[in-house]
Amino acid sequence: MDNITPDRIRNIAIIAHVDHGKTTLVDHLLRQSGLFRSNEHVAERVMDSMDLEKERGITIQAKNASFIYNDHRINIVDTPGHADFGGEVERALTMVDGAILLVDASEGPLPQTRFVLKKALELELKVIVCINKIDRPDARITEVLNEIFDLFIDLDATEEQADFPVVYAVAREGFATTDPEVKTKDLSILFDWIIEKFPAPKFDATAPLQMMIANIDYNDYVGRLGIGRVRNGVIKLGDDVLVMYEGDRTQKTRVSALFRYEGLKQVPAKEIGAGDIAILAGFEEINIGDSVTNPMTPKPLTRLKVEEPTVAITVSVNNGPFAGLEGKQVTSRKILERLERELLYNVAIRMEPTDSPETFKVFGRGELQLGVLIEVMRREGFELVVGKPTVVYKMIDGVRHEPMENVVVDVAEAYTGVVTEKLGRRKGIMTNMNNKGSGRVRLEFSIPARGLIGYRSEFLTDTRGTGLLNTHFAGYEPYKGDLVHRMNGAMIADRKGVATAYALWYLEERGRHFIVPVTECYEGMIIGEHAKDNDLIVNVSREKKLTNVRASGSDEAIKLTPIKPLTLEQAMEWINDDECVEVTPKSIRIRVRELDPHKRKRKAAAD
Ligand SMILES: Nc1nc2c(ncn2[C@@H]2O[C@H](COP(=O)(O)OP(=O)(O)OP(=O)(O)O)[C@@H](O)[C@H]2O)c(=O)[nH]1
Ligand SMILES: [Mg+2]
Repeated sequence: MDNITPDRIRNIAIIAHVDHGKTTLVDHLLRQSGLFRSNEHVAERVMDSMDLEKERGITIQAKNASFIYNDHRINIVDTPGHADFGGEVERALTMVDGAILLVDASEGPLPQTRFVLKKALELELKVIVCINKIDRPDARITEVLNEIFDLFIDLDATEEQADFPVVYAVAREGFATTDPEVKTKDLSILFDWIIEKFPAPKFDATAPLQMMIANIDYNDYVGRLGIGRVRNGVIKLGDDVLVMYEGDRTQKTRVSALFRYEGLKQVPAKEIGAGDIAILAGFEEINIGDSVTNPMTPKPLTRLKVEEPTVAITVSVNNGPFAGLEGKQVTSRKILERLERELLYNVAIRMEPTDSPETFKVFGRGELQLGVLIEVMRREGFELVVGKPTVVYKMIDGVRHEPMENVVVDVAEAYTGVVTEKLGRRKGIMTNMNNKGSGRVRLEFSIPARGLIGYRSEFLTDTRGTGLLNTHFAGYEPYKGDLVHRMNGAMIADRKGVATAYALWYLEERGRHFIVPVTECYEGMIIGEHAKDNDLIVNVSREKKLTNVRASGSDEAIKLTPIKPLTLEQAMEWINDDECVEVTPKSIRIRVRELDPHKRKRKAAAD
């Protein structure tokens, strides 16, 4: 359908806190629009197409799709809800005129609801509120609606913005209704409202071409692709255009291929007019935020600016004794190239060189975002050594400031004590407490971002997996003083060798293990957490002396406490400054930075 006039285009985004049902809703919108053939097999939550998205059940990247409804073209962007991927939401919102704000009928607005709504209101987008999951037995629909209204007011919404339309839904069953008491058979009302309540794109019909690149992609046949909304003018296949980069650099080029979205696919187009989303090729260089303009009267659009990263890790070449055994991409040049490519696609990531040519400092919004990047690289065959996540300090008027987080915790009453105590130790200050009367309590804290590093897994253990913990960046404040990161020392292997069940069994009472028998170890590899605060040097490859007498405690009798291997994020959170995580396609190992015990001692003495 190439002949759709701009008044019949709607550009919309779906925004919400993590897990409130965005991707599920988009799924049903696409299906009910008749996009797929009835016999076509389409994966559930089809927009979560990355492997890691499927595995973890979360959206990581914002993605576009398009469908036709009642002769209207609806360009829709599904966005991630996790705070670490907030840059994706900021990027996506530059393409749309309206947003559907989804809110879980039981959880109500949470920190990321606030963040995404704030961004939408700042851009003066029209917002439709959709209270989702009204099928939950613990739904509190009226209260949640009031909380949403309060949030709009709190965010200084205009009168018009605060007069938002509300629809209720069970995205999972694919229906929406204006009356929560009345179930309907589909999402018709939402389709109708998308067309009625959201404005058609506005543009100046006489103005020359202006388009801002909001995403980039790659196509094996035509090369690098720039994706964005045509603000003004028209873009045609074969047109000469001027790309305007950051600073004053520009580059003339020809549009060598042109596509638009149809469903989830990119299909060829001859021309794309103002208000629509275009995908074009012909660039040697193109970055998110660049403007594509008419070479005769070039006028760039305001560059996309996203919030600054607050967490950093170092990423280095694997210099351990097992380097190169499990991965294919092992050189610093390959790592640098890969990180530079990431910067192109990922607006919220930054990189800086360090004193060593083999080490790069990578900045992101949080440990999850950085962990995902490392995980993706590992699957691509990289071997890396990753350092402890640190926060990014800022000097303001000569005073060191640190990033703060607003933490919202939702736990059963019984756990408020342990949560308050643990966060208090990490310099968290309680700012709000709300007993919902249902046996669950909502607590809010203001805490240095530093204090949260490593807390998530503890929180899950402390609340037996039942607690909800959400965080939101809350600006910079003067440094709050030193914190103890980890109370325990490490158990460090003293030699190269294969871990034996016997040796591990013998070491069980000394602390928690990270490895299982038959793991290949090397000198300086950390095999567990010592129960005491000092490091313990251990021999994990020790064999039981063979004797003729079969005593009790023989090998068959050895029963080790089962362990869960550390995930990449847990390992990153566990380590101290003088430790690091070795990441390969096959293994995640923790080690000390300085493998040689003598050098390590000398260094410790010097510090
Ligand atoms: N009970 C109930 N569960 C729902 C409903 N809609 C979605 N879910 C479930 O909520 C979970 C999260 O759904 P997603 O669609 O992945 O949520 P999301 O907002 O896209 O999550 P992120 O992209 O990671 O922020 C899934 O397990 C869904 O099955 C609903 O209407 N009712
Ligand atoms: Mg999603």
